[in-house]
Amino acid sequence: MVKRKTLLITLCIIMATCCSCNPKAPNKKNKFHKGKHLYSADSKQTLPTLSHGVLNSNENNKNDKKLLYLDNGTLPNIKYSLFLNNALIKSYTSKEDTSFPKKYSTIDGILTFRGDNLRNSPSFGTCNIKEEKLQEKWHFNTNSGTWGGGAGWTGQPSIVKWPKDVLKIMNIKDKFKNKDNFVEVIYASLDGHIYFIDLETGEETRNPININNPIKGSVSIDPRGYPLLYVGQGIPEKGAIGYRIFSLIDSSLLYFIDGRDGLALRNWGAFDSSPLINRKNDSLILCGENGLFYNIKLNTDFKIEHKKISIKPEVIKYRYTTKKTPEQGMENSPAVYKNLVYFGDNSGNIQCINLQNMKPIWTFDNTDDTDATITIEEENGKPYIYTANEVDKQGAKGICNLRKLDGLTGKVIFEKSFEAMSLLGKSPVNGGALATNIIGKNDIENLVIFNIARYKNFNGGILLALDKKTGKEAWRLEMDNYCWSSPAAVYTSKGKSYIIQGDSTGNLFLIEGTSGKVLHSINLGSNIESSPAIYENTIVLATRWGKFFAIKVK
Ligand SMILES: [Ca+2]
Ligand SMILES: [Ca+2]
Repeated sequence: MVKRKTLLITLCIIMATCCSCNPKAPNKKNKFHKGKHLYSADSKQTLPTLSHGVLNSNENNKNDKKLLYLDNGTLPNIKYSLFLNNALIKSYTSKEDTSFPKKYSTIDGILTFRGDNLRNSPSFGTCNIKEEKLQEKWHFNTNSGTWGGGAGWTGQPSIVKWPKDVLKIMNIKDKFKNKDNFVEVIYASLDGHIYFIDLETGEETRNPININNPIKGSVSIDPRGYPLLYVGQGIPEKGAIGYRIFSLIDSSLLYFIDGRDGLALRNWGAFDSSPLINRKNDSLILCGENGLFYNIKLNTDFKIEHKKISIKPEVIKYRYTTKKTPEQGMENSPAVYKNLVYFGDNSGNIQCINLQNMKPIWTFDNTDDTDATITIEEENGKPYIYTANEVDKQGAKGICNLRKLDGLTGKVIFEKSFEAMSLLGKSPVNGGALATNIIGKNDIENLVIFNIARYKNFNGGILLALDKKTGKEAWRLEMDNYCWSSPAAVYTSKGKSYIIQGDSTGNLFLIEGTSGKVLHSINLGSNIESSPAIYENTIVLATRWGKFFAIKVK
C-alpha cells in the first residue's frame, strides 16, 4: 500500500475486478458458548489436547493447493486449509489457553501498531497540555533508496522503555544504558533500515539494522520486554521477500518467513501487517499479503544471564478462499479479543477466527478492499468491532462504509455510507478508509472517529466522529487534503481528549476531541502516510521523503 511504485507492482499481480457495493448480512449464525476466557463456535470444542503439535496430521503435502472443506455446513462461504510446519492437517486444537491477556504488554511504551491487541492505544501515558500547540522537538534524516526514505503506510514506530536488566545486555551505546528514564524509538524506513533513536534527543542509540529492502509496515517489539524485534518487508529489491525476527541483543537475524510460499494462493511476499505477540502462550499472529494467516508458537528461550535469546518457531498457516476472493492477501494488522482474531483482506472479506482451533467463526462482505486495521471494544462482556473499506475495486467512485459489527456474529450494528473517490490507472492511489479509526475514551467515550480519503473532492478528506451506539454523526472536519495516516487520540490526566491527524501534504493537526475543532497545525514538508506513536507528550511519526519527527504537544 505504498503509492506509485508499489501499486504498480501490485497491479501486475491483481486482477481488476468489480465488487458488489451492497453490503451483505453476515453469512451464518453460530451458537456461542461463553466460558471464562474463551469464545467458540463449536460446542464440542475440547481443551486441552496438545500444544501447537500435530493433530491428525496426514501426508506431507506441500504442493497441494486443494482446499479442505472443514466446517461442513456451518460456513458455506469459506473454504480453508491448515498447515502445521508445512504439512496439511485436518484439524487443530491448542492445549493451551490461546486468549490474549487483558494487558497486552508488561513494559511501558507502544510495542505494536496501535499499541495493543484491540488496536486502540497508539498513545502511552497522559499528555500535559497547556498551550494547545504542536512544536518540533527533533527530526532525524534517514537515507534515501529507490522508494525514498522516512516511512510510508502504515509506518508507525515502536517506542520502548526497556527493563533495566534487558537494557544492559543489548548493543545500545553506553551513554544510553546509563541514562535516566531512557526511552528508545525504533523506526523502520522505506530506505531499508530499522533505526534506533533516543526519544528525548533524536540521537542514534545503536547502529541501524539494514534489511536492504524497503519497509512499509510498522515494527513490533516483544511485549514481554524481551529483546526481540519483528519487522515485515514491503518491496523486494535484494534477495527474498518476507518477514524477519531479530535479536536486539546483537541485531542478529533469528528467523525469516519467506513470503513467496508454495502453499500460498498469491505469489506476493510482502508484509505490511504488524503482528501481535501473546506473552502468555509465547505465540505470534500475523497476516501476509500472500493470503496466509500465521499462528506461530515461538518457543522463546531467553537466558538473560548468558545474554542469549533464541526462538524455535512452529508455524500454523491458515489459507482460505471465499466466494469473494479475487485478490488474495491481507495488508492490515490482526486485532484480537480474547481468543478471537479479526482481519480484513484485499477482496473485502472480514473474518473472525478462533485461535483455539483455527476455525473461522464468521465472515462478512465489507464491500471493498479493507486495509485499515479493525479496532475492538468490549461492551457488557462482548466484543464489538469497527471497520471501514476503501474505494478500490469499486472504481474511480464508490462507497466507503463505516461499520460497527457484533464481534461474535458479524451482525451489523450500524453502517454509515459516504461517497469517495479513487485514483485508478498505472499508479493508483486509493480513497476511502486507509486510516485506522479511534475508539474514544474519557471525554469522547461515546465516539468512534474515522477518516475517509478522497471524500467530496479528489484531494480532500473528512474526519468524522460518530456516536458509538447509533452511528449518528457527532461532528465532522472536512479537510482540504486527504489522509492515509491514522488519527490518534491523546488524553490529559483529567481525561480531555485531543486528536492528532497528519495529511497528504505534510500538515499535522491538533484537534479538540469533543468538537473536531482545529486548535493548531504545523507542516512537516511532505506527505505524512505513517501513523503516529505517542509517548506522553511526544508524537513520533514520519514523512514519505526522508524524515522522522518528534513533535511535542504543549
Ligand atoms: Ca489492499
Ligand atoms: Ca487498495
